[in-house]
Amino acid sequence: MSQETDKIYANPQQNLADFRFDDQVARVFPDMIKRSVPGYSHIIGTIGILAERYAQPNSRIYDLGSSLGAATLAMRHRIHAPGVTIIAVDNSAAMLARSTDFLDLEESPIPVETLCADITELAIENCSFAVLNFTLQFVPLTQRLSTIKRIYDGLLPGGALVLSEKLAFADAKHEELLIRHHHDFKRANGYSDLEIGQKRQAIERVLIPETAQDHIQRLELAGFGQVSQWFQSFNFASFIAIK
Ligand code: GEK
Repeated sequence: MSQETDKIYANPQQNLADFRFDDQVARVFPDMIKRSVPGYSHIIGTIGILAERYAQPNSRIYDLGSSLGAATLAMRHRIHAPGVTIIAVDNSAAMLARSTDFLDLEESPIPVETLCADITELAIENCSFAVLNFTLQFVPLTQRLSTIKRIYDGLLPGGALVLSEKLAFADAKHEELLIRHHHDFKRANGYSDLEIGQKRQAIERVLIPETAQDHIQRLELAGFGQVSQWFQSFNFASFIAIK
């Protein structure tokens, strides 16, 4: 499938609107996320490996904020447990519509159900493995604990959640340093200073990062017995929490 280059912020925009997962973003999303999130491909591959370990027979796997289905595809390639269904959930109809183009490209014995829904209101049941790959950061702060609790309650014993997020840092100097390095990463991937600046402005009211400690504490508060951070590249991290 041909991949369009992200040029959304390449020209100066007079009235910069808040970032939205609309059709324009859906068209360029694979290019955008690879050039913007350090370690994205590594995290996607690792989610496949973890899904293989945690998938239990006759259970469900939830990809929450599935976008174009990259994590779903990685999991579908590796899961061997019988009777598993993957539920790919996103509240952007544009993203979900485009994800079916990717998911339908190949045949697989593992069924995928796509669902246009808000993960803060979703009923989660019989789940052995759940993925929040850079999605919780878009959920209002006041709804994050109840969302994580809902996932915890829907997980089977021994089930696991992978949570990947852009991080904030309590120390202002450290925060500034890692943002600078992240922008170097984006520049090295061909984004101009104008693109980096406009994207930052468009997304800052929509994507609210928290510290690693905030995430670990919330996961523990929700009930997870074992929580660990398994990945970090600049200000992007991923955690695994086991019930
Ligand atoms: C990947 N996981 O490629 N309910 C459902 N979906 C939501 C909600 C919500 N409340 N809020 C945001 N989204 C993907 C990448 S992108 C990350 C995830 C990024 C959806 C939103 O529509 C978008 O598709 C996704 O979460 C976030 O592994 O762009 O930084």
